[in-house]
Amino acid sequence: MGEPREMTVPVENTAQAYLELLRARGFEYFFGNAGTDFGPLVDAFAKFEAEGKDRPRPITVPHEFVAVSMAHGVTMCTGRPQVVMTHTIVGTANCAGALINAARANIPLFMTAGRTPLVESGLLGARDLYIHWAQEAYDQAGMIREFLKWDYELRNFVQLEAVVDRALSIATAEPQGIAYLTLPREVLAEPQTEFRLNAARADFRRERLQPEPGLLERAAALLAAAESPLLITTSSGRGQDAVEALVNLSETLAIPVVEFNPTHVNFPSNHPHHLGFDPAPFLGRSDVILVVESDVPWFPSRMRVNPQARIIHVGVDPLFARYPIRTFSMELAIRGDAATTLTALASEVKRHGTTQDPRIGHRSAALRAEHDAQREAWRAAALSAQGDSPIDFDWLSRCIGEAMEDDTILVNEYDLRLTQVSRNRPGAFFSHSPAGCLGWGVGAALGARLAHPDRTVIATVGDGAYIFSVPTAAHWVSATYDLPILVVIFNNGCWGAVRKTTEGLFPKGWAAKTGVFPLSDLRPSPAYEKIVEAHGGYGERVEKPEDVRPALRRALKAVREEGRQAVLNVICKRD
Ligand SMILES: Cc1ncc(C[n+]2csc(CCOP(=O)(O)OP(=O)(O)O)c2C)c(N)n1
Repeated sequence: MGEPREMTVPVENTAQAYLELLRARGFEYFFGNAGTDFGPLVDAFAKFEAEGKDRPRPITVPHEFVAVSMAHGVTMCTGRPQVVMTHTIVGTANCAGALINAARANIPLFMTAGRTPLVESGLLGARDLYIHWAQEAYDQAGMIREFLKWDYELRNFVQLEAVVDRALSIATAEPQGIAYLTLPREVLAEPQTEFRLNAARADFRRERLQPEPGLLERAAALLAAAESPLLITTSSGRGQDAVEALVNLSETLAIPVVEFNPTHVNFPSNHPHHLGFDPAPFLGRSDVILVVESDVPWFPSRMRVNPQARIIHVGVDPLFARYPIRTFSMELAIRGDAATTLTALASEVKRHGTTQDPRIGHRSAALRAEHDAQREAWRAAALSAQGDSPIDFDWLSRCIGEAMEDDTILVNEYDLRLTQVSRNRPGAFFSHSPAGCLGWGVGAALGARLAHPDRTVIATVGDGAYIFSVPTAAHWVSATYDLPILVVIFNNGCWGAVRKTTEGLFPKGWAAKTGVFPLSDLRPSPAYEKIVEAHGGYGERVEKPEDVRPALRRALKAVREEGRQAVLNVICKRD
């Protein structure tokens, strides 16, 4: 934060002062889904427009779930917190799932909501509509408080700057999360003449938690002595500089990296030490396991870990303290920023003479061989299915991987097969929150495009996830704000995840035996590709496996050359 720099701006009311403050704090966008509580802000934005102030830019998002998912998408790409505002209790309720996603993904978010007017008469902004009584709750934030780091109500103008800065400080402090502020209409509408603020406090960055040196030394000693170390990560690439730090550590020790349910590019998938996405084959034979930013590094009920293994966890909150139960064994829990901790670990490990250790070279060669064999098997799986009709997920994923350019951003909600795409560049891949509230993918992809208007963004979603994404609202935003993205629907006509779990639980059960899986069918399958057409986009239904590549080319041409959003409705087989 810079030195205080007082400035005074003329304003007519608190809402105008609030916008001036958001502008001073560097907000580029204001994602809003308005209601009768927004009057003072709607008017303040009109004043901003008349004065040529283009930040924050108001973005109308006609469903709150999409608004929060978009904000999530911008932040996952840039690290910068976003502001969203919804309408009272009802708007807050509509985005609860997206807030749960953001909270569990440690997205710093300044979430705000109008509040129904407090008074029944006597103040500007007092209740004057039927809904103003029923839209009051005893505790508006209560419905989502478990997923917030902080909540408050703006009670007066005097506190405006202090309250907003406190919200931003708390949201951006590690572990990052959501600050929620309610804004009563009378407070926003209250007449003012001027607003004095500190214009220098414009930036709220992610702090870098420094690991405790004593713990680092112990971890380095364990790793340096390991015969068969293993590193598992899920989201260490949240800070994009952690990718290079992880490569450096992996090369220093010849430590294999498994990305389990990765939410980011954590480690380049073409690096010879990348050993795929399933830790199961390695857990039994590893003697030191380093878990970096992974809430679930393996499934204890399904995977056997070497009982002698020494286990180290690293992360900004290695205990995942907000999860009610999570008991992976840990000899050491190092609280620290991933990039900082991995870099420090690499240099600490070198003090143990690893550069001269002949085991490292042998291990690296063995890893390379295993890596190559994995890739060959994955390639063979896709090629063996390339003629299958309905289309195979592996084949579709492989074709998407081929169609990607170096800087394409892939936003995946469940169905893409990670084994079939190369994910190498930091920040080029994102996956859904560990909380998995469906519908995130399309909105997050729109946010990614907003953050990177010069890059191609592809969202891969199931037909189920697509329905949950509130397609009409998402496509409307895409068309209105010129955010062309490609959405590929892996359309298997069902909620495959529900079918698979049922089969897994009862392999010889009624559903598995009869092939009837009630409550998981999405047939008859509508012409999803027509929805985007209604918004001026490019839609295509793809049924034949040989059409996948040309269809991707056509859709990407629409996105890249014509600036139109596109949807490919790809008819896929059920697993
Ligand atoms: C809001 C919400 N409701 C329900 C679920 C439970 N759920 C998890 S995966 C899934 C099915 C997703 O279907 P689809 O996107 O078509 O992918 P598929 O499972 O067919 O591969 C469901 C319903 C969820 N995660 N989120």
